[in-house]
Amino acid sequence: MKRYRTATHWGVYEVDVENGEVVDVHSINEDPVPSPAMHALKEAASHSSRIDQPYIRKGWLDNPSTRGKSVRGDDEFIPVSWDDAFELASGELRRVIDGLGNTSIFGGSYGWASAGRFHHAQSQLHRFLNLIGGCTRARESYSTAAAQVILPHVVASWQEMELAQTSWTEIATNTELFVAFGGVPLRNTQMAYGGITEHQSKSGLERAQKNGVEFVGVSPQKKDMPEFMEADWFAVRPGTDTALMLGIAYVLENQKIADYEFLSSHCVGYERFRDYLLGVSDGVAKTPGWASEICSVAEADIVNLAIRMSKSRTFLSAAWSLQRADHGEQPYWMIIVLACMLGCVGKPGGGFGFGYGSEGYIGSDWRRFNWVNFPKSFNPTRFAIPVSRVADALLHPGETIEYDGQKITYPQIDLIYWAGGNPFHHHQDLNRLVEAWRRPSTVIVNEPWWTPVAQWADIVFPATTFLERDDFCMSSHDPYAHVMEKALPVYAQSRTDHEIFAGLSRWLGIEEKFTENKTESGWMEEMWVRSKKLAADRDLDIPDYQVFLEKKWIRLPDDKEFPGWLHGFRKDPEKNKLSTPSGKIELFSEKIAGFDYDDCPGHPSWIEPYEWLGQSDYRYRLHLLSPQPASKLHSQLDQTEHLQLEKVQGKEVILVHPDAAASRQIDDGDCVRVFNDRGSCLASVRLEKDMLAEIVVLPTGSWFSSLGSKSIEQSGNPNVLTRDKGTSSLAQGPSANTCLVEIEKVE
Ligand SMILES: Nc1nc2c(c(=O)[nH]1)N[C@H]1C(S)=C(S)[C@@H](COP(=O)(O)OP(=O)(O)OC[C@H]3O[C@@H](n4cnc5c(=O)[nH]c(N)nc54)[C@H](O)[C@@H]3O)O[C@H]1N2
Ligand SMILES: Nc1nc2c(c(=O)[nH]1)N[C@H]1C(S)=C(S)[C@@H](COP(=O)(O)OP(=O)(O)OC[C@H]3O[C@@H](n4cnc5c(=O)[nH]c(N)nc54)[C@H](O)[C@@H]3O)O[C@H]1N2
Ligand SMILES: [Mo]
Repeated sequence: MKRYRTATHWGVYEVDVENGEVVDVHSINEDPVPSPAMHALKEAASHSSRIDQPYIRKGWLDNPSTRGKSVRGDDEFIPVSWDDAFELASGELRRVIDGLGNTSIFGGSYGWASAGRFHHAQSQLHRFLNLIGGCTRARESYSTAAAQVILPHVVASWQEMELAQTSWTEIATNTELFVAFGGVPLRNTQMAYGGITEHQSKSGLERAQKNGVEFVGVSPQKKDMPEFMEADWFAVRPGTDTALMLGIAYVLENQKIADYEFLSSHCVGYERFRDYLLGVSDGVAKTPGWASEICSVAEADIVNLAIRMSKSRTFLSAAWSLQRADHGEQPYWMIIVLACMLGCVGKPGGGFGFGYGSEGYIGSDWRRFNWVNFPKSFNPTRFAIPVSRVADALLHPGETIEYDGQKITYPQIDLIYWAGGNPFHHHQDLNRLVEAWRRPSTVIVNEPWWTPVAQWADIVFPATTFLERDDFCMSSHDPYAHVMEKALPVYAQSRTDHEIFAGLSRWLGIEEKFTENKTESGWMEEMWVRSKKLAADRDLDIPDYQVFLEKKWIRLPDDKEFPGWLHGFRKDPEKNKLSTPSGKIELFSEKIAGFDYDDCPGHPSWIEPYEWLGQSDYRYRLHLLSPQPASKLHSQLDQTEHLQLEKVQGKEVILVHPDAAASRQIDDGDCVRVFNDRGSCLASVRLEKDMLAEIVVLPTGSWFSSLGSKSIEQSGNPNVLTRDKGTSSLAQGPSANTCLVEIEKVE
């Protein structure tokens, strides 16, 4: 038996290997709260769902003129040799580039792939596509698209803010009141993109609690604040936080307890916002009574919370989920306005922050260091669409959409290449995606497993898993770097993503450009050496590559002091100007107002979502939340027995309030059909009293098992129900959390 180090997005582990199989998985001493998601690793590499060799879809092969597009996703696959697969795939790429141009290749390929830094599937794909003339790329992320576009107008770029945010240490030391919109659900903090070594969120909460910080959870689900925190719970209707925050802001303005000095010295546009708040500009005063009608939090509670906030060093946090909804830009803008009115911004332990229960590194005060990535070259087309507009683009070539003050015209996409993501997991309105996905002539996918995206491809390249190749794991938000050792023999005929693209490059005559005559280990060593130089510029000493390989991991020393987010700006707003047009926090944005978007005006506003519980005429009476799955990462390894055991009768569990269940004659453990006009799926009921009675909760992650609009999705994938619409003309982000459904018992 031999032990190897490996890393995932949910932690660093050692795996015991015997006869080419993983027999045990161990967490490492450095991790105080190892994620149970590690146990699926035992089955991962040898699972029967592995793809053993290249495949071509039969209908695609048999019908050169039509490509049998109408049966994509419901067809047989023919095993072929690597050379045949390379010839067919490179021929298609060449045909599309010569006939239609590079923007007709969609290479956005969103997704989490694996945690290794060299074998990062998208980086490999993007380098390859960039070197053959580029493609249509995707911009922003499903996680935080609305935030990424609105925040630079208001306060700072997402990149700047994400890693500089207020730490748990600062919060535990200075904060008096922590109000968490969307809570701090620890289940989500198991994950961090690119890997995490020390899970620190739980201890962050515990330290704050021990120091007497008071916590308030504002969320449709009480359990979004861990039970041990004994937080006050304000049950807010999904998608209505902006109204609630306006109600709080009204109290501060009405009682003249806002921090007017801060509003004038560090912000612009308060007067314009105040006109809206008081109803001067639109005739509707945003009183606590008005807010209560919308968000279902009692009027008196809103008033009390406002007073409590104004009397404390208050920190306001919002989960990323709030902005993954129709008009998702608004709660993020509004929470900043509220924090400015409270005047806590830039004071120790005060202000605002995002994602404290969204990923495990948020709130850490570890050293930030940008390791060198695999060089992707640049995309000669320079063309990208907002990430979640992919189905829209496939369905409507030639159509123009608004985006952040620009116009984007969708190209005629005829070829999709995906590596390291699962659109049949992440995209909304999957029945619409099915229709869109059948438009292009060719879909090429690299996957280790027969996941839905592999099943919906024409040319399938079998990729190795991270357990079958040498790699390393290091990310800008983790102070560690770890080797990821090749622990297992390569499965059947599979190849690394790098080898797959090197092979395709050979067929397209650019092999030397792609590989630069380096081996995989040669690339890794070069990335290390370049990182070492970068580090030296910052007075950081990183060991030589060979030393790292022998030692297997290193930890960068902590920064002497973690700089407080906006502390410098608070002290001297002239010297430390923000990167916004005014250099200050923009409560009203001339720039956004100038775009003249009805769905995103010049200051934060309550705008009714396209469907919500306050609608008088809604047909579906339950709001569906589709949060991240507790025991896995998205759809990854959903096929393993370890994760299938979490389900009931093979279906994902949906949380239903006892009152909602009773009025529909539904019991705990029943199988239900969840439906709306867009689609339907099956799920198993678990009764849950600690949530609003008018919501149901069905996490994402189940493998899409349906053939389109008329069939019932069998596994409990909520994205057959969600709507595929951009958050607004500004960000065009995904709006999965705005969704109404109905449920009925099925036998
Ligand atoms: N309704 C709803 N939908 C959502 C969300 C929501 O809150 N609600 N959340 C959204 C968010 S925030 C996100 S980030 C997305 C996540 O969506 P994705 O990131 O697309 O989901 P994953 O299941 O992680 O997909 C990763 C894929 O990469 C494959 N893979 C793993 N390793 C390798 C490798 O080495 N090589 C190759 N070629 N492939 C590999 C895996 O098998 C898997 O199929 O979902 C989004 N969708
Ligand atoms: N275990 C696990 N952890 C993960 C992931 C995973 O797949 N599995 N995925 C990772 C990824 S890619 C991302 S982007 C992050 C996502 O992090 P988030 O977007 O923060 O996560 P969600 O689970 O979608 O939502 C968190 C909570 O927000 C609440 N909520 C939803 N809508 C509203 C609303 O309108 N108002 C209020 N006040 N609350 C609301 C819900 O009750 C939900 O439980 O999670 C990461 N962490
Ligand atoms: Mo995400």
